[in-house]
Amino acid sequence: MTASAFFRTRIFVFLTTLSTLAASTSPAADAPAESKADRDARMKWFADARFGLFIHWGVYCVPAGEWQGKTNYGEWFLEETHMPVSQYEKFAGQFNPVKFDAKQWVAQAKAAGMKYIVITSKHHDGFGMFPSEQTDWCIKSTPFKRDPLKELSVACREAGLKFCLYHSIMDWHHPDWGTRRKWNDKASGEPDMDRYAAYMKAQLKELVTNYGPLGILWFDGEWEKPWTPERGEDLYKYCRSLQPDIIINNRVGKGRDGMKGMDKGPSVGDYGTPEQNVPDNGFGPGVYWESCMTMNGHWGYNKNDNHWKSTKELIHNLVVCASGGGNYLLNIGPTSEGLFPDASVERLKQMGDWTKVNGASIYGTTASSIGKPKWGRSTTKGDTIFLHVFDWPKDGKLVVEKMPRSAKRVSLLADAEKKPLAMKAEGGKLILNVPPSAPNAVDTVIVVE
Ligand code: JFZ
Repeated sequence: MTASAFFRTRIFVFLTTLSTLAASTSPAADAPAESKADRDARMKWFADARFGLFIHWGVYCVPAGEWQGKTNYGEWFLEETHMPVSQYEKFAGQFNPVKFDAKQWVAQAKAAGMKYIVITSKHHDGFGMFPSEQTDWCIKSTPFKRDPLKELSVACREAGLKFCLYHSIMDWHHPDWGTRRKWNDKASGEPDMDRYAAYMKAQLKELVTNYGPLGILWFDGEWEKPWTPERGEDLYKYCRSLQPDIIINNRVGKGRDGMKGMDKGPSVGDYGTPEQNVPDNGFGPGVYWESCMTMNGHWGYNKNDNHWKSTKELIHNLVVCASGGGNYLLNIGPTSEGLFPDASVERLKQMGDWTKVNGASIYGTTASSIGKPKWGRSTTKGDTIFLHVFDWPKDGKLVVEKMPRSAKRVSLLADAEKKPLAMKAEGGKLILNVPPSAPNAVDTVIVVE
């Protein structure tokens, strides 16, 4: 190879690397012009928050996952049962969540250590959890004469949590959604996606106007054919025009790599959305992402699903997200009475017991250069490194292999007196003398200053 050919190849590789980097990190070249500093400023609260509550609530919680002997349904009830839309609509008449208490929900999320709430304003069944002027297929057609989104948005504001909305792009109820289902017996004529996009925009305008400012618009259901990159770009720009500092997930566009959730190529959206998995090492600095996950096996309420994750697993997931520079969006599917399931309440409470003591190692932190130690994970903020010890050393010696700087003081985060732990530096390693048994069985956090 000649020298010039060599350099041409190198430049080619360099450019390709750059473009893959851009691809996996968004923003797309076609996003509204915004400097990196402005973008980071807009994303700041999100990156600091690290922990949010997802709520899937809609009329599918009336059948509660059960129909004609089958018990595995959730928010996909309409699609999976092929129930005629006219019959499904009757669930709205039975939706009367009189026990719903927005303040209590928000207080429970806040006590768990969550900093934002993302609730379904509309899922794929098209039903609006708010009184919309665009359609009767919404909370207006229920006996529940209240506005749950209004009550929640007010309660969030009062409690200092960001209020955010999940809004499905795919719509199995609207006659204009391009891939109309055979069991949609309420629709006639040809679907018209331009009309559908206008409908969606009108609803989003209602949402931003009546419940805003919103933290996030969390789109979903973008994968079907009628949704195109152009429509995604247009919707992204429209939402930013309604509220310039709003954050929009990458499911507004067509770039997502399935459940892995990050963009395959340049596409609109501010952050990646891994689903039901926590990426092991994050995606490097400057890449925003959030893993969403169920507490059991369903997003929407399913009365028969008892496959609850343990609190330990949930806390580890939160820590692994934070240690990779991402957020954890943990889901609850409330009942048709308006209550969080008991098992969810219990887990929120237990997570709160941990975050109350150890929150400093989560909020506002980023991935640390220690990477992924054998015994757990680590996060960092300023000059402090937090060691998250999942597996406590049996010999009372915790070895930090890749200590970036010398340590001034080491103590347990749970120890208000910050009693220093004995330590020894040895060729780039830091060896700590720790108590014989783990002070916290789930994750003991050690602070290295
Ligand atoms: C979607 C929704 O369909 C689901 O109901 C829930 O709201 C969840 C948070 O998001 O689930 C998906 C989306 C995409 C894939 C799988 C499930 N996918 O690309 O494989």
